[in-house]
Amino acid sequence: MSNGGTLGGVGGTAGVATSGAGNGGTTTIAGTSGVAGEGGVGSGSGAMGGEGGAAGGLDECAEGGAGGANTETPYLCADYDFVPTDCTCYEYDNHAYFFCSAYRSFDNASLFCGFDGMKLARIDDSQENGWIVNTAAARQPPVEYYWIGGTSEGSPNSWSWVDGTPFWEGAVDGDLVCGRYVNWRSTSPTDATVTEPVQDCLHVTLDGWDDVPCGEGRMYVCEWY
Ligand SMILES: [Ca+2]
Repeated sequence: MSNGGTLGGVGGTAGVATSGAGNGGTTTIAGTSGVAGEGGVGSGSGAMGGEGGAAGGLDECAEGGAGGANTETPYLCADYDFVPTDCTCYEYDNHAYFFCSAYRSFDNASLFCGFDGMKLARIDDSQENGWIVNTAAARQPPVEYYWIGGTSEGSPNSWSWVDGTPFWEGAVDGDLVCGRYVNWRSTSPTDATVTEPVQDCLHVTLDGWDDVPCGEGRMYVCEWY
């Protein structure tokens, strides 16, 4: 493993979760920006999304196009020896999702996804969004809302996926980050600087995405990525 490779690994982990999803040349770039990325995520002060773009914008956009950084052998439902009793495993685009019926806060749902090597789902395009909505709607009992892995917790009006990938900057009249996919309802997201209680977590509904308080209980969708 060369120095470049090692640095690249550090950058990928701390910064933008970029690991091999881009093309081969990305390794050097990731290594170079590793330090900057480390600061962004490590801060926990919420600068992860928008501010990170200044240092690692190119990396983030390059990585985002591939839609996920997990390059290990894809996990299919058959790869899971154990599925929590409140969850059902489904496959889409050659990897597994758990749709889980226990009502949990956003943070607890995220934790439970992690127990199975998953994260709250990251929706990268309209096809995936449609599949998730349709799958949720077909479950019994039918439920309107599921957590997915978008949050602006700690970084008001800067929205990122739980893997650290930013996708939206601003309130309802905000902007895409790196051209990533969103499916906000017409009135979402609310402006975190004026809305109380703060609505920092993302749930998917039949008519689009909505931001709601993270402590509310929701069913949730985990995804392997
Ligand atoms: Ca996804």
